[in-house]
Amino acid sequence: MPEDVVVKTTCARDCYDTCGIAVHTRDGVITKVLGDPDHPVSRGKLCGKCAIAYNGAWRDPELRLTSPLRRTGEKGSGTFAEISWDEALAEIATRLRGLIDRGEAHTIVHTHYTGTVGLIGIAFPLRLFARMGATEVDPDTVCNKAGHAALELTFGTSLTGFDPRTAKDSRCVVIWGANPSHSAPHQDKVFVERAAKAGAKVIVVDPIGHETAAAADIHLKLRPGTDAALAFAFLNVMREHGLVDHEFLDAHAVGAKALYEEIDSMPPSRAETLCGVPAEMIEAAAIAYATGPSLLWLGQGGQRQTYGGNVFRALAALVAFSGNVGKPGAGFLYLNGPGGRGIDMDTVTMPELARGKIPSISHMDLAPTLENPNRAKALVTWNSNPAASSPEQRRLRKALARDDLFHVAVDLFHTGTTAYADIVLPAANFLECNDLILSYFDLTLSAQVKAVEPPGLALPNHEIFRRLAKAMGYDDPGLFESESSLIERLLAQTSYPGSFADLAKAGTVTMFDEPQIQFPDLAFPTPSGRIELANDAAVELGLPRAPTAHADEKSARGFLRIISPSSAWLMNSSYGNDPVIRQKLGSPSVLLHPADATDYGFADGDSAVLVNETGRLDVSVMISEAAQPGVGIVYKGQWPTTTMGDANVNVLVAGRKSDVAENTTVHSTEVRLERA
Ligand SMILES: Nc1nc2c(c(=O)[nH]1)N[C@H]1C(S)=C(S)[C@@H](COP(=O)(O)OP(=O)(O)OC[C@H]3O[C@@H](n4cnc5c(=O)[nH]c(N)nc54)[C@H](O)[C@@H]3O)O[C@H]1N2
Ligand SMILES: Nc1nc2c(c(=O)[nH]1)N[C@H]1C(S)=C(S)[C@@H](COP(=O)(O)OP(=O)(O)OC[C@H]3O[C@@H](n4cnc5c(=O)[nH]c(N)nc54)[C@H](O)[C@@H]3O)O[C@H]1N2
Ligand code: SF4
Ligand SMILES: [Mo]
Repeated sequence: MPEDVVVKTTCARDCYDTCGIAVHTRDGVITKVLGDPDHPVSRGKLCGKCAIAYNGAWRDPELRLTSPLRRTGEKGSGTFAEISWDEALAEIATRLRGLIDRGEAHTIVHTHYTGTVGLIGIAFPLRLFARMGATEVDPDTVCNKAGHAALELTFGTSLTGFDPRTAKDSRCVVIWGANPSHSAPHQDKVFVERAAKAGAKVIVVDPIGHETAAAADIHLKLRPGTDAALAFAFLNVMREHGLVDHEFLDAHAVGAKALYEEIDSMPPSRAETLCGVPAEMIEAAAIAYATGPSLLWLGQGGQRQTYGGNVFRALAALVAFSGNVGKPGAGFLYLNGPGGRGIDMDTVTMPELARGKIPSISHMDLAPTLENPNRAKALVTWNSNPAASSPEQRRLRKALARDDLFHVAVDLFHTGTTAYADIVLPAANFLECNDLILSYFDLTLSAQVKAVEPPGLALPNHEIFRRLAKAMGYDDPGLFESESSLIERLLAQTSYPGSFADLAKAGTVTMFDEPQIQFPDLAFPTPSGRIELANDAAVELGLPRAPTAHADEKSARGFLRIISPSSAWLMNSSYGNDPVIRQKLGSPSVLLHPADATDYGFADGDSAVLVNETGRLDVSVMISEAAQPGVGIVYKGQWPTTTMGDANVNVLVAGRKSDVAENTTVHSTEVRLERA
């Protein structure tokens, strides 16, 4: 029997864990995809969803796209005929060139995000779109942009987080608006475990009782959208108990005084009424956090809200008032960006290829933009599946059906989005090409290593857009750089001394031997060099000068606030086509608190309808203590085309924008709960 060849690589999904993978191949065919035992976080295991999908849909030649396709039936019907790359690229080039030559480049709209997160796969194609002058749908507006904007206003950057290894020196870890048990299943063990072992108290602030919350020392199960009021109650407790670090605040922050009136107005007793959390629990949590040293993990949930920017500015104040940064065991983390490891993403995207400012719109405006033939004449969707993941699903899918919208979709699979495309291009997945991967949690560097050839005619993202650049007649050398050249140039920006081949042998390396201290010299990249708790820059963005203790109102009787967070079995909408995962997911459901079930007269398994002015979704009821009265949970990502009513939860989500950065307000969605 020939032996399997084992190739070490790295999971290229949009996930905090960045697991090491061991791909077993025989005669150029994958026999199994397992975890790499040498990886410091995943230690030989993949999460359940990837273990299934990478050995299921991702290896199923029947499900993968293997040839360029031209649409033969109606838009949305999913009927296509195979064509050659030359035919496909010539047709696309002619259509896009025509628009560019008529001065209408901005009517070419493109969506992209994190199908693959390899630095080249995710960003190299942006070079061609910049050169064309196409309109980018700003990807972060559907995910985390309000949080980025608020942290930039306050700290000057949102991309310098704590080094998770510093948890060994922490006395308290607060996980605010994240669900690691689903979104970071290994860090949920390794990072949280490391902290707890070192004696830290774990505090979770989240409207739902997920597994991480259930295992925490304190779970503040607040009402959604009331985080700023809760944060101000924390500050109130700090003042009452003499826990404000005045020395730190005076030396390293500006604008603190602008918060005092709001702080004094928010004793824990008032926050109890607004947030639905017992005052004693608020007090205990605030004292533990302020005493520190403490880590604050800022998840994405708190900012996908109407006042999400305000929430994040209020949370930033916790760091400043308690002085929890700049020392071992202290800090906050939203995302750790590439810069901290030396990498400049402009090297990959080459914005200098653009002939002017790159036009950009929010995902919140995608449906109205695509509806308008003057604003959108062509659409390229790549590395993303907006028909499943973007808001205003009903409107969006109607707009995607426009006959006069020339649509090119690049994916691994037929999806809800490719179904509307005129031309579909088959992409290679991350097991089929080389790249570099940076965790956005740990300060590591990982190799994405080609284990097998792509199926059929599929090509990596970067090769597809190199070929399209050529077909369009461009000659800028930057549009044709090879991935090996780019990988070497990116590696040279880091302190890693080896070559890509060395990195490939190791899989993942940690960039610093010792845990890094976040902002060690307490110099913040703001105009003042300090943490800016109140500033005119905020006013310029349409926010108040300082954050306020805002709390959203509780939903009225008859209405439910719907939270649609990460499912344990899906990666955004990815894996929604895997047969095993579909079986696990079953029909779409809403998790209702037992009190609501009794109140509205629903039993487990009953059919129900969620309705608002944006849309309606058929669901079955699951009664669960994880929910809270007035708040239902519908996990994101199930495929519209495989569920009842041809829709998923995004059919209920309006394109309403947050208070800053035109971000999604997905968790502010309200519906009426009705009988089917
Ligand atoms: N209701 C609700 N909606 C949400 C969210 C929520 O919390 N609630 N979360 C939002 C968030 S956080 C995000 S980031 C967005 C994500 O939204 P999207 O970025 O649209 O993510 P996916 O739906 O996973 O789509 C990624 C697609 O890329 C494809 N793909 C994978 N690898 C490759 C590759 O190498 N090349 C190409 N060309 N394609 C590839 C996959 O097959 C998949 O179809 O969804 C948002 N939508
Ligand atoms: N399994 C799995 N893992 C994923 C993904 C996935 O789809 N599936 N998606 C990936 C992506 S793109 C991203 S961006 C990350 C996101 O990872 P996380 O930052 O963990 O975000 P979510 O998983 O969406 O969980 C958000 C949490 O915020 C809570 N929340 C909602 N509203 C509020 C509020 O008003 N206040 C507070 N305090 N909390 C609130 C929700 O109840 C939920 O528990 O996960 C990544 N990992
Ligand atoms: S999605 Fe996350 S947890 Fe799952 S294998 Fe990939 S990196 Fe690991
Ligand atoms: Mo995301």
